[in-house]
Amino acid sequence: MIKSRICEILGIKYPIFQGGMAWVADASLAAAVSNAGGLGLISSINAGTEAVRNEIRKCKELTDKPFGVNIMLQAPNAGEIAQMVIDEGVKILTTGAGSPAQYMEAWQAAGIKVIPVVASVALALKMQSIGATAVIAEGAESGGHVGEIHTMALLPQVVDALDIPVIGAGGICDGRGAAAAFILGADAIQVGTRFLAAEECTVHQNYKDKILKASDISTIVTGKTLGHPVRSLKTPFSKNFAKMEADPAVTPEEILSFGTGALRKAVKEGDVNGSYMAGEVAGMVKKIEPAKDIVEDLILGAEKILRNPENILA
Ligand code: TUI
Repeated sequence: MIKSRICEILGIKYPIFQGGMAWVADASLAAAVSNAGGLGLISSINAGTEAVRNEIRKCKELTDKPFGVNIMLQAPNAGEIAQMVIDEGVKILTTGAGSPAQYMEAWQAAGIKVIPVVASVALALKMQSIGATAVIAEGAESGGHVGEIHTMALLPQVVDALDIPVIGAGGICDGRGAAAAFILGADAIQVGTRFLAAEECTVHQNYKDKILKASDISTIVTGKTLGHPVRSLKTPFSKNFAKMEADPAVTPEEILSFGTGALRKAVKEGDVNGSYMAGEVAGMVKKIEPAKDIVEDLILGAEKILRNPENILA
């Protein structure tokens, strides 16, 4: 068994989080991951605050294991969601795309464990100083909104700077990647892209098909000119987005309006003009399988490698 402080702190069996993927991470996926012994997460990016509340209630019916909610701090309803999770008795939160400082006092008073995603050492230190239970160091290999530094460099630097547990994320897709993260000092791993291919993941079949067809060079980062870089699959949509960004005649407002709603369109409708957010490891995802098999392949696969260094040493 991989030893991890995070399993004791959160009451989970395996040190693996499922990424709180916007529009994707619902009760079906979160409960499946939690039932498998990991930490399932529900995304706060859905069809409004009440839809997220419903997913939380559904998840409680589907599992008696711990699960959490991911709060995307740049969302217009972030404040409303911040209160709703307290009202619903959620006990674990991860946050992304900003600093959760303004909500920390209320969440801590409610006994909530807060685990922010960080993309730099400076933000990781700030999160530790305001009472975060742990941080998720997410490298730029990830899908969706990304920082600048990649996991191989970010994770050990965050581990060295902090006393609280660090979860490694970005570019982890199998036992090898998981073992590498533990070697770099992670207390746990977070995985997003591979769970897109979980049986219990409710994304449109077109989304799953695109992930299964992806190769190593299938993703692109757009949105840098807007100040929020996003990694997604190369599609006519993302290539047009990149072209608009490179064209001085196109305004940021026009680009923003082109992108609005694109993730929902991909996840819910499988629309060719949607945004198929995915990490660089999409090319490693080769089959649809139960979330339990994914959890066990990652953790037991890592254990096998870490237990037998003779596999690597001459
Ligand atoms: O948040 C994510 N990934 C996401 S959010 C998302 S929703 C979306 N929808 C449409 C367009 C764009 C996004 C899809 N994927 N990951 C966590 C994450 N947080 N990655 C990077 C960061 C981050 C970056 C800078 C966290 C904090 C930060 O600091 C800024 C500050 O305030 O200091």
